[in-house]
Amino acid sequence: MSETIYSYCQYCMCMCGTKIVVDGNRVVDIEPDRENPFSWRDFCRKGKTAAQVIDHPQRLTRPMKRVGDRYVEASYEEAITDIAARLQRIIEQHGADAVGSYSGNPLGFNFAGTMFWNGLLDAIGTGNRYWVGSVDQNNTHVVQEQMYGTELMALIGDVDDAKCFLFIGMDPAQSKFVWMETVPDGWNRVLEAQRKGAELIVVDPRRSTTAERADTHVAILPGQDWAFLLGLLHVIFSERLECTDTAVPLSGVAEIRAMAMSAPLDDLADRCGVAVELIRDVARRFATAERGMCITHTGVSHTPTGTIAEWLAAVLNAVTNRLDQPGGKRIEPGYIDLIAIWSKFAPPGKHRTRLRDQPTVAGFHSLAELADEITVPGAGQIRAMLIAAGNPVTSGPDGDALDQALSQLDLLVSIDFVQRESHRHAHWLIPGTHFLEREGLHVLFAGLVELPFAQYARRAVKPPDGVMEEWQFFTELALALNRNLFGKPGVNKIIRASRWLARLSGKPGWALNPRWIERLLVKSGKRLKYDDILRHPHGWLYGKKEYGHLARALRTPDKTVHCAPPRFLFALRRELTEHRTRTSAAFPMLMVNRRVRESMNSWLNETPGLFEQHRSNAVEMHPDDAAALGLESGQWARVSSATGTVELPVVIVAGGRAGVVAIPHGWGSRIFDPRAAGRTRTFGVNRNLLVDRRELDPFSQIPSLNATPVRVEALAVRPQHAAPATSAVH
Ligand SMILES: Nc1nc2c(c(=O)[nH]1)N[C@H]1C(S)=C(S)[C@@H](COP(=O)(O)OP(=O)(O)OC[C@H]3O[C@@H](n4cnc5c(=O)[nH]c(N)nc54)[C@H](O)[C@@H]3O)O[C@H]1N2
Ligand SMILES: Nc1nc2c(c(=O)[nH]1)N[C@H]1C(S)=C(S)[C@@H](COP(=O)(O)OP(=O)(O)OC[C@H]3O[C@@H](n4cnc5c(=O)[nH]c(N)nc54)[C@H](O)[C@@H]3O)O[C@H]1N2
Ligand code: SF4
Ligand SMILES: [Mo]
Repeated sequence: MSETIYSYCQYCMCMCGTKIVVDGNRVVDIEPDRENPFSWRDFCRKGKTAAQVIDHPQRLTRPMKRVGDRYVEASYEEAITDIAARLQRIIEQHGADAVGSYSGNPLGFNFAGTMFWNGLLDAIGTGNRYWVGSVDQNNTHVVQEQMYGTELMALIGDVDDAKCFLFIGMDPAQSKFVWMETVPDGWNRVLEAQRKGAELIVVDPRRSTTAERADTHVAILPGQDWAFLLGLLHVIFSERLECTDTAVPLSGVAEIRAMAMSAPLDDLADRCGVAVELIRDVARRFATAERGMCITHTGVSHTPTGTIAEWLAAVLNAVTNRLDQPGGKRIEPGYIDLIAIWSKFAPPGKHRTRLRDQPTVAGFHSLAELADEITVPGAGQIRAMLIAAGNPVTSGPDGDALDQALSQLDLLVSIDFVQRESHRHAHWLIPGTHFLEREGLHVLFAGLVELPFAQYARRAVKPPDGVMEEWQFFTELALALNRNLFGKPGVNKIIRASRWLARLSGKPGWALNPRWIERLLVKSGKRLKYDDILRHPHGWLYGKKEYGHLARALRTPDKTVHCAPPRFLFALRRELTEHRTRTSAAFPMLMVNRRVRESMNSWLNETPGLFEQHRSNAVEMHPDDAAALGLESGQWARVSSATGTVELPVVIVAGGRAGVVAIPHGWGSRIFDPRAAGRTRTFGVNRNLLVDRRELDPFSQIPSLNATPVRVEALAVRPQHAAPATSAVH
């Protein structure tokens, strides 16, 4: 008998409301839930085909233990006992920091998983925590901390009322309107606003799908957004276009004004490769628009100056009075005090990395440092790694170096539903669960969504027999280690006592579980009742859009937005005095990234029906560059950097900047079949092998996944080893 379940897709921050038809323990159909009052219109093929991942042919359904070159199935009991014993030995001999960890993007969508992961790491007591933010949005955390006094001040675009959109390094036509914010159906609403007269200005080195719809496309030199933004500020301050009576109190404006005015506009124009007149024009249009917003995304964050550029974009919004104004950027207070809770979950970490002496950002270290922390001998060297819902070898820089490093570990445990590139040296493969198999309330997203909205995610099907949810595995491991979960004395006793009570009473909910924490957090917010949220299966719009919360939310001591943090001013001054050219005779072009609608970082490429691989995993080139090399679309090219080489087909795309090539990330990750040793499937090549892990934005510690200097050469014939159009099976 079939049943209909209402929930939402948890692949990306769009969180599209879904209507899931289930028969027995099988998902029969997934459709957008049109009764969801907030978030279903972005629904895409990834959400539609989500159940195919549950039935993945290489899905792990039991823990698998490495024995020589093979894997054998094992019970959870054996896995947990063995992993705990090995971790214990490593901790006793080398200290807690010898256990490293990496958590990937999907763990962030799993509130219970995230909570208990941190609980396990606190139990172990390691400071060697690495996460995906260091190849994603760390620059925003640094800027928010410096300007607003908290690492989490998620400012959300108020798209319907905007009259001018300045989009820098983002492609919502493919990736949707998501990053540290969720604006449902955001891209279509931008287009709707444009139809009603709003201007869309897109800054992107390549002709993205978003740029195609722009009123003005600024094909900037990759990595130089800071110079463009400083140029805009130069014009705005010179022509007195700034607002002197902003809704949110500002400080440091005089300093940034002086800095912007002192930078010659023609020099800035030269640095970013944008004509002085175009900078002037954009500055005037943005500053004089009745309402507007500037938004920056990964195209900016993944460059060596990503933090400086993010800061200047935030200053641009601040001095043109776009903060907390209709059509600008506002905060959504949500139903919990996200800022207070964030500072509890991710307290300013005191831990520093052993080799480069780097602090944490938002509580975690940079993935770029991980390989060396594993391979370089000495006290504090990482000897064991736990990887949860992540594929850092493919998603991070210089994957070959990390792959080598992972092969040297005494213990590597992955928690994932398949074995991918990053897990190939794993001693233990622990099955992960799919979001369709879990339930819960993601309280931390309460302040990242555009409107006051809450939805409890419902389980559609049960995980394969016996497979533990991530939080359960993390709890069991802490118990087996005999170390208190969350590092809090007495917690393990409470867990055991609650389980005993649950058994005695026949009420499984009495055993400690994530719902306890969700309830407590909702209660702490004093705005909603947990049970009322449960009573809204399609999701609950519990209030209206409001303005006026930002000034109160500021955590700076003087309650102003700091426009000129000294660290940033210093770095900007240095940037202005140095003339760094990223290209050279050996590597004369710059590589940037792109995404496509059907992808999800490195892990949905193999879902049948999602991908037309040949076109997607290609190098996009400007017609002039292709002509100079005698290349035509469909021919093969070799792309090299100082770090690596990849070979892939060419696609010629007009309209972008000459000298720039674009290759999507997330390809080239093998899928292994631990039940059939040696059998792997490959999809395309990994362009991140070209990225140097040593060149980091000094503030965010994000590597230069964009603006990577490369050389392109034509290949006379398609390489022998090249993957066929769909996939390669070895
Ligand atoms: N060049 C370049 N590189 C980039 C980017 C870029 O724009 N350019 N983008 C960066 C960004 S923004 C991100 S977020 C990162 C992503 O980096 P990562 O998060 O490290 O990698 P993903 O590709 O998302 O891999 C996620 C893994 O989690 C597994 N998984 C999925 N769902 C679940 C689950 O529910 N439970 C468990 N246990 N496992 C699960 C998948 O099978 C997969 O192996 O990549 C970054 N890398
Ligand atoms: N379909 C799909 N959707 C996704 C994802 C996915 O993998 N697939 N990932 C999700 C995740 S984890 C994230 S973080 C978001 C990311 O969301 P976005 O940041 O919007 O991601 P992209 O589509 O990669 O857009 C980045 C743009 O920056 C441009 N760019 C590159 N270098 C520069 C530069 O130096 N300056 C400027 N101005 N632009 C530059 C690129 O050409 C590209 O068009 O998307 C989310 N949505
Ligand atoms: S992957 Fe697609 S369906 Fe799922 S939340 Fe994102 S946009 Fe919505
Ligand atoms: Mo991301």
